[in-house]
Amino acid sequence: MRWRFLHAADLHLDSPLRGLDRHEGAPVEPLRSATRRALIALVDLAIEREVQALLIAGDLYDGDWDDFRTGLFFHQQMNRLASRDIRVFIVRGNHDAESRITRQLPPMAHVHVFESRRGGTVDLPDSGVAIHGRSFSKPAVTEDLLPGYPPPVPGRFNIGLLHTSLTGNPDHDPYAPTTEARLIATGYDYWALGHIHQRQVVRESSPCIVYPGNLQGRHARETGPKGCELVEIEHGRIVRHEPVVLDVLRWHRLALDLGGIDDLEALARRIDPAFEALLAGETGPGCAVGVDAGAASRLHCVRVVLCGRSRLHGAEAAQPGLLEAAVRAQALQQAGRLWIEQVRVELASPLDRGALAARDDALGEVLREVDRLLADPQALRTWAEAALGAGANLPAELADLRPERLDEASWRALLRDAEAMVLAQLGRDLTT
Ligand SMILES: [Mn+2]
Repeated sequence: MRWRFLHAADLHLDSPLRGLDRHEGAPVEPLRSATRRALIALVDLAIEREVQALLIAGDLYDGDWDDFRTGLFFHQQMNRLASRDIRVFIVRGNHDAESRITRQLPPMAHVHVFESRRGGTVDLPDSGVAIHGRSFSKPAVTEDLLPGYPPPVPGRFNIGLLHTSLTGNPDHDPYAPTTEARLIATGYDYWALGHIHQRQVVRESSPCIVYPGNLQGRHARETGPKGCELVEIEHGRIVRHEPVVLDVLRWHRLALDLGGIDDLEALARRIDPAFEALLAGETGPGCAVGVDAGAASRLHCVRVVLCGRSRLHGAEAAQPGLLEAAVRAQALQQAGRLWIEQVRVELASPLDRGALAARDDALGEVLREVDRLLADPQALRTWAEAALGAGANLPAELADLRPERLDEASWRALLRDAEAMVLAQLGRDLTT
């Protein structure tokens, strides 16, 4: 007998995407509605593939609902599954722990939310499947939840739902930490994990342990395809499991080396094919893609990093904002399929700085002074305070830029920017 299920996690429904709307030309509505549209795509997929169950391994919600609309939207989507006899199994994670979600709606008959006090089991004898899970009671669960999980039901395909960081993932807080060895020791057949937003097959079989990643990337650091796992069981064994891409909006980091690119025309010729490749789905290695239904309509949000040694370094110093505008201008040609979230300029001057610093003129003197300040943090601070005035009276929204609040790295970055401007002006006629 065939039994299919979808394993999703970390939907962060109605996640607020803070701060994005202040970016130039941000597609505010597509950004705001992304997590909802990804959930619609997930339900569409469940219906299309005629799965028997949808599993959600925590962080369905991003936090307490602002109002009841978030919960009602979820109910609306789950009711589409009820009419197809698709059951839903949920554990709560750190973001939607019991203590965090204060608003409630009546339970739905076909949606099972595992409790937090102890591990629970839903046995489906007709399907030959048993599903186990345990929710987070509070956001910071620092103990291993596994000891509270029931033993596997004999003769069933046993699935465990757990929101966990496992152990030793430095990018994530240690929530409900446990180890692969302990997951194996439970004797379950499939571990449906959540919490890590990047898809990861922790173990291929006996048991199969999977993080599907989040359903929809939420900011520029959550790059690449996002979706859920489609798993198919036959006679108590996994015959197939694969990622299905469901994101409606995709984040990218595009690093462009501008070595040898010396003017805006060459820059455009460098950018265009990179954008084309990105839109064609060639997002680089490490992007596991199974099935992708929404490729044609997807909006791509890109953080562009310009690096390498280029004469454009001087042009940018002379006219700050030039390169960002140039990148945005090229993106506009992609007819709304591509939005530039940010342009980071990390270019280096093509000039031979060492030779320039040795010169017996004003330019050489400036560079030597920069070197002296870079080598001596105290001297740098004294100089900066003298130049800018300590405690400059900035408005509240710029408080972070007050000289006394800037750290050493910020001072160095400012000094390098200043040097770039001087080089752009004084070094205009110099060649490499
Ligand atoms: Mn989480």
